[in-house]
Amino acid sequence: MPSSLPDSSAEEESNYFNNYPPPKALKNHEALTRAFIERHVESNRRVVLVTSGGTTVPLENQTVRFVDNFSAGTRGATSAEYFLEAGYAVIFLHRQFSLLPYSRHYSHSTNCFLDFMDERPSPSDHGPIVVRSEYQDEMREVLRKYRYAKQNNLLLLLPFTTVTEYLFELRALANLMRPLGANALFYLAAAVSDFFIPRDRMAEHKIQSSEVPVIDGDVYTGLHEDEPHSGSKKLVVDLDPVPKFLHRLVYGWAPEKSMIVSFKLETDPSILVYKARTSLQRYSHHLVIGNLLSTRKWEVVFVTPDPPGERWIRVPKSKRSKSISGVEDQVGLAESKPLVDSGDEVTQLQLGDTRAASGGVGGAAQARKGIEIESIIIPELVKMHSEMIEKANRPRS
Ligand code: 9Z3
Repeated sequence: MPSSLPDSSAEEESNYFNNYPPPKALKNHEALTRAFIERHVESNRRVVLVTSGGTTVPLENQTVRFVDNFSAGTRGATSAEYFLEAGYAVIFLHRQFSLLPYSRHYSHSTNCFLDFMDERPSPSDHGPIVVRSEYQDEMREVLRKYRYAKQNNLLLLLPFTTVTEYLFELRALANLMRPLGANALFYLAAAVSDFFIPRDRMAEHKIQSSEVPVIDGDVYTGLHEDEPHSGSKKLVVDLDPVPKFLHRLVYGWAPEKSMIVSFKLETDPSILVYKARTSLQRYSHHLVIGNLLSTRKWEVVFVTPDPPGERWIRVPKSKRSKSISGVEDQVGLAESKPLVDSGDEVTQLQLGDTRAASGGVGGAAQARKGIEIESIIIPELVKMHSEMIEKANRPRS
């Protein structure tokens, strides 16, 4: 690993960040994070920064419209629960209104909390609202875990919306995590936009359709000035690549000896492993977890610098939830040496020693629903992180 970065990368960083005002919430988030980290440094607890959900790309400075992506934040919210279960404190940097640890079991339209409730009959017509009997056990377990995390200050929820807000937050949080040293873990599961409109080319006001007289040429956004207006009713959006800051995180922002895990998402099985490996080589961090959009709830690949370098983690067929949308036929397609998805034997990790076998969060109900792949991913990561911490603490001979 090089010990420092080329000047161009620091220059790119200042060019980007100097162009934007910091997010309004940043100061408050920094204060909360500082206190959170101080507390956990004192007790020598490991802290993971989990990033989660999509990022928006505004089309106007006073934003009415934006480009978004599919991520609901399931991976991040679920992983955060398993990290808490493994004894970590969690900073949960998430897209506002995406899924949250614990409440994810009862939120959004698929799991509307109202469906879990009932009204107890009463002569007064004002009977108490209760949790339906069939959900009592599951909800008690989730509630207890949620309250434990809250009461012990183990979970810090920090929201962002745009890609720029995300990057400001990531930089600030990573710097604040420095006192944690090897006890810090970065788990970058957010689906960060690759494209955006730089501020100096963004329309200030709501983009108008051409029925409204154009006053100052702001009908198009992101368009380079030398490109001609078509005069049609089309909206032409011209996006630039978002600067890649993973190398800044690895060599500048993050604590020395911390562990950094990024995700790589693809839709084409034939390039997933290649792209994950390329990302690992480019940024020299510790692990890239590759996943396909269509199979991400059943399989991921761990790509590491050391042999074997490519390790697949799969939920056995018999333990896959029936309610998950995805394309089961595509399981196995991205593996460099293809396999037949014939059932339980494809799981290359022992499930027995993880909480997954007993159902993880949600216990019996979770077992009924199938195993969450994060219940296999997180214990594996914890093992890798433990090895790194042990190595970092080993006296030099
Ligand atoms: C992931 O690959 C996540 O696993 C998902 C989770 C976004 C697929 P859901 O929210 O989905 O549970 O529905 N995250 C990272 C994707 C990403 O943007 N990676 C960048 C890239 O591929 C690198 S940081 O270039």
